Amino acid sequence: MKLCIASFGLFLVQCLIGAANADCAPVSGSLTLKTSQDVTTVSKCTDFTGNIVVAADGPEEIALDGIHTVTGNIDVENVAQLRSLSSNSLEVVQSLTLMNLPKLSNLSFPALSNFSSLQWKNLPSFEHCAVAGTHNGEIQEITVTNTSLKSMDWLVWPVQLLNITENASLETFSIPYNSINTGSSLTFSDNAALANITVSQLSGIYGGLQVSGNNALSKLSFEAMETIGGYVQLSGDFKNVSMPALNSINGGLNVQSTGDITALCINLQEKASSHVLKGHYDCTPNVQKSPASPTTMSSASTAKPTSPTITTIPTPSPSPQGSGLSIWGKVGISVTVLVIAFTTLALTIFYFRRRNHSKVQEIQQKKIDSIELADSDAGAGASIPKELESPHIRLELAAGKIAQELPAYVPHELLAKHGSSELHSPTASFTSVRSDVPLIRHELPG
Ligand SMILES: *[C@@H]1O[C@H](CO)[C@@H](O)[C@H](O)[C@H]1NC(C)=O
Ligand SMILES: *[C@@H]1O[C@H](CO)[C@@H](O)[C@H](O)[C@H]1NC(C)=O
Ligand SMILES: *[C@@H]1O[C@H](CO)[C@@H](O)[C@H](O)[C@H]1NC(C)=O
Ligand SMILES: *[C@@H]1O[C@H](CO)[C@@H](O)[C@H](O)[C@H]1NC(C)=O
Ligand SMILES: *[C@@H]1O[C@H](CO)[C@@H](O)[C@H](O)[C@H]1NC(C)=O
Ligand SMILES: *[C@@H]1O[C@H](CO)[C@@H](O)[C@H](O)[C@H]1NC(C)=O
Ligand SMILES: CC(=O)N[C@H]1CO[C@H](CO)[C@@H](O)[C@@H]1O
Repeated sequence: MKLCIASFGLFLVQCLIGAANADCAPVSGSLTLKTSQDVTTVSKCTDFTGNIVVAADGPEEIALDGIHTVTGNIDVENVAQLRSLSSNSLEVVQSLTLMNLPKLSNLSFPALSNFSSLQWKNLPSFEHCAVAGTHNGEIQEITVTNTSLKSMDWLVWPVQLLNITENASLETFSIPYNSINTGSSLTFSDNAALANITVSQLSGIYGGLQVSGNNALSKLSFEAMETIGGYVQLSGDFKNVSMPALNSINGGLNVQSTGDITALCINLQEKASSHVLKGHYDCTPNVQKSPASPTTMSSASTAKPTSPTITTIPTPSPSPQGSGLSIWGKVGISVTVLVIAFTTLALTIFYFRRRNHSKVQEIQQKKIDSIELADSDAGAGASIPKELESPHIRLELAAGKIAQELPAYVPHELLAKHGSSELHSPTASFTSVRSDVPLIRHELPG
């Protein structure tokens, strides 16, 4: 260091290189790249111990050629000018996070084969990507949201959590794999152009598969799928979903479509009634589109259930996971809700009658004799004195009107739950009980 301070020229260069070597394991645990020079310097490290982040005003291009291992994460967020990020040598990194990079279009990591997570979000210019096609061990998470990626052929498997959401340019995706393992979960949602997800190799799903809101996706052919040991939720505008080999459901299967998938529902029903298929499933064709939130399962279940074409085919055996109650459980809940609703209604009517009655008594104390007629007989209203028109009495009538709405509202809600086919409908029923009861209580004047 003394030499460093005392000398210039060549010595200074050597000193910088020395400093660069020291930077291969920054004390703070993290190195921030601000300039191209920082990039060149860090690239001299074969192994970097720590995390690498990029400053918001960082360079347009970052080529980390030379680094083989980053023990921590590479985290690039909100870098306005960054266009290209690459490394021809990087093999190992914990996670590679790319977020809010409006200009990033080129990502190239052809040697990267050991990582646990990729989280890429809000990369509107990001169309092409190269990541090594092989991987040692299971990847924990890959999330790709709001990018312009056209293809994900580079994706390496297996992945525990895969989440492909809001990528308007993605047209096809293939799951090159015969099993989705326990603890794994794959999500494909709101990819506007995604017209083809190839699932034909899947024979067993022991984790989760969720496909929703991909408006161009009209067909899913689970040619080889025999077993669902986890949870499969499919919703969208499907015209043909086929599962010809399915014979066992230990978790849950929920399929609903705004299109006509009656053929699937009937096929499942036939297999269930001939005991070829065991387990719990819900299948709903021709769900009406709900513009409010078409992708959520709960909104689909509250979508107007009055359509006569909805077919609910729950199998009578209870679900082992408690994922959904059996049909009898649902009936039980429905009956409970009915009883609660009518009890509440009766109490409400009783309450208002009592209350009106006591009000009448109060008014009678003020020596107005004809008011009781008004309470029991609307026809007598003509002869009612002014006092009836006081705001106080009108408030009473308004409250009574709410009580009248109850019979129309509650059974309607019940029909929605009863007639729908939704994995979470028992929960939804409880929710509706909870939200109904406070509503009624709220109307009761304290
Ligand atoms: C992407 O970056 C790599 C490495 O820097 C380069 O070889 C390639 O030509 C770039 N591709 C595009 C489309 O810019
Ligand atoms: C997609 O990313 C861009 C760029 O960050 C952002 O402006 C836009 O709001 C994002 N879109 C969504 C739907 O999140
Ligand atoms: C991946 O990299 C980590 C960190 O260097 C290492 O401990 C692990 O053994 C590597 N895994 C494989 C399968 O090479
Ligand atoms: C998938 O990613 C989107 C956007 O980042 C997020 O909103 C959603 O919760 C994620 N879904 C799962 C199942 O992780
Ligand atoms: C979907 O993709 C697979 C594999 O790329 C292909 O074989 C199949 O023909 C495609 N289907 C449609 C309907 O485009
Ligand atoms: C649905 O797709 C399956 C498998 O691709 C096919 O065998 C069947 O004929 C299709 N059904 C209809 C109604 O298009
Ligand atoms: C960058 C890009 O195209 N983002 C789109 C990803 O997909 C969602 C929905 O499909 C769009 O809203 C984004 O604009």
